[in-house]
Amino acid sequence: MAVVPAGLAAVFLTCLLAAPTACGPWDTPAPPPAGPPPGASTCIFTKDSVTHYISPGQTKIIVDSASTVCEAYLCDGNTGTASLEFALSATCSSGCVDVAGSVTYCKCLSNCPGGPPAAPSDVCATTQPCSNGGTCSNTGGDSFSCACPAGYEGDRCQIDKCDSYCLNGGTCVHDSARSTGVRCECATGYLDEQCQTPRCTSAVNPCYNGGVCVMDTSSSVGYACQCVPGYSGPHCETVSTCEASWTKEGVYCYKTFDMKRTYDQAVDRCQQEGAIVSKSQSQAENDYIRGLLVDGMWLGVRDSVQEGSWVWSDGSPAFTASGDFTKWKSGEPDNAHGTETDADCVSANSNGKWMDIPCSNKKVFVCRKDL
Ligand SMILES: [Ca+2]
Ligand SMILES: [Ca+2]
Repeated sequence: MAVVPAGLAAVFLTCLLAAPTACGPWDTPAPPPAGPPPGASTCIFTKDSVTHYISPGQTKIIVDSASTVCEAYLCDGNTGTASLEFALSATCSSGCVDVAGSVTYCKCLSNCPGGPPAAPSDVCATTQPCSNGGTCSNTGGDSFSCACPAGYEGDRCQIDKCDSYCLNGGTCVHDSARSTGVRCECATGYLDEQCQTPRCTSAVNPCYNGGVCVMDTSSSVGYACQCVPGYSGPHCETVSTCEASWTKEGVYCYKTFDMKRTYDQAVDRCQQEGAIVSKSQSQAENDYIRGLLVDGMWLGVRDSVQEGSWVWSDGSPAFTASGDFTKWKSGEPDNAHGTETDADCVSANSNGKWMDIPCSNKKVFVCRKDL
């Protein structure tokens, strides 16, 4: 680099102290004058076949078309031919602007008010624009890019992916080993990448044997299985069995009592077993319980509260729907039994047909309870 002469240095100093708009030829990209200003002593020089005029004490900086180096021409007060005072550092060429594609001036940059422009400030160092530990790279001028750590995104790494990644109460954790940069620790009962899948709706039903999965936050696994009759266990994996002396048929356990008792006594006895006097709710069940005993037997149903309103032994209404199973003997129920009246209980005879008879009669019976 050439040495800056004292006269020109004074010009730069003036520029340094003045607002950028006062920097004269540095920041005045006006077309060059066509000829010497009238009445003024003028220096003249020619560069790249263009004639330039400058007043005494002024400097013109242009770019050499071949070298792209900004060159400064100073009129030292003596009219005549201006000579090249010095060539600025090549770094100053970044401050040169082209006007109308023909004449080039050196623009006085705000941060380079009189000499070669200072190197651009490092925006990464001065503003530290990258958040959350992002690595800043200066990409020229005030431009930068941020390389974000795992789980952060956005042009400044300002977005924490964890803020919205995990669903249904899942806990988000930054994890550089994953392509997403984050992973979810799901709340119980939820599955998949973002905990978006309730366990009960996942492809694999956790409940066996037709059990129905229901979400249950009180469970350690977040769900519970509602088993169909005949199955038990946390996942309905266990086939239910009847206790000793009880026999399994379908989804019920049955136990026979071959001593004859009144209906109320039969009810009490079954209650002692945690059971009810057996209902008969299908032809198959009617056949089954009828086959357990020989004599006429009680069925668990009565109309003693209101005549004609039959109630099962578990308290539920009986025969209310048109399709409900019944096996009445012809002429029954008639609220009578021979000469007896007030027949409010039901006996199944040896062929399985039903009759209403007084509850004070004594019959054998079968108790029934769920598996
Ligand atoms: Ca009756
Ligand atoms: Ca009857």
